[in-house]
Amino acid sequence: MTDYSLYLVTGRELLPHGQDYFNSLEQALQGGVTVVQIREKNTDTGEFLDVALRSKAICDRYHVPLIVNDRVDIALAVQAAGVHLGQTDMPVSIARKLLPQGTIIGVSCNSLQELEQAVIDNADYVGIGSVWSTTTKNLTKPVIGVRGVGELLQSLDGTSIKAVAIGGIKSSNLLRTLHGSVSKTNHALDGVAVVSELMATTRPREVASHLRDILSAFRSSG
Ligand code: TZP
Ligand code: MG
Repeated sequence: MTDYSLYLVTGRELLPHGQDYFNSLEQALQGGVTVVQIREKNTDTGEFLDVALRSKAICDRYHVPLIVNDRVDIALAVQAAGVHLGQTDMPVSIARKLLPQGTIIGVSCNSLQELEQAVIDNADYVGIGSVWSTTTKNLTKPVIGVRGVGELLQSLDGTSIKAVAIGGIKSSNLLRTLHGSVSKTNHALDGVAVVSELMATTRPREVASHLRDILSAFRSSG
């Protein structure tokens, strides 16, 4: 069973000047990141493959699954644990046919309709966002807000699909994000995904560990 609690989505362009990506990744893992998605938006295939291979080797040492954003071919090439698909990427059903059995498939969702489709497609998890506003991604769809996330989570009642929220999640709003997004039927997030909070820092280990502490506090309070 995959632990989605603290889901790091990489963003090498956000690293502070002089900060090494692989060192940041390793520190974030030491701090308690439970799943890593490698996300490369402006990288050619050769470099993406190289970064993915090296990231996979690091994640393997921490027994943390590596998920590849967008690219089923790169997920296959590096024997990644999974792939993360956006609404305009390869359909889940086709990715499922291409990837080995048991590969994790996640989908980005912003609306009830997208969520219902992800359930029909038998995705393993959904990334719901953006929950807050963010400058990390050029948002083309409305910001959902925590109450909106709660309403969307309710539609997953009775399904086994996992859900993480993404977008603007920081140490400073994590507890509010977790509490505020619990649905009326008590459906809570399985985890939270962060980019800049763990990438745009010289202390990813400490930040990850702090985020884990907040997640634990939330879980022991409910
Ligand atoms: N998808 C929705 S928002 C987002 C992605 C990839 C970016 C989130 O980045 P940050 O820095 O955690 O706000
Ligand atoms: Mg995509």
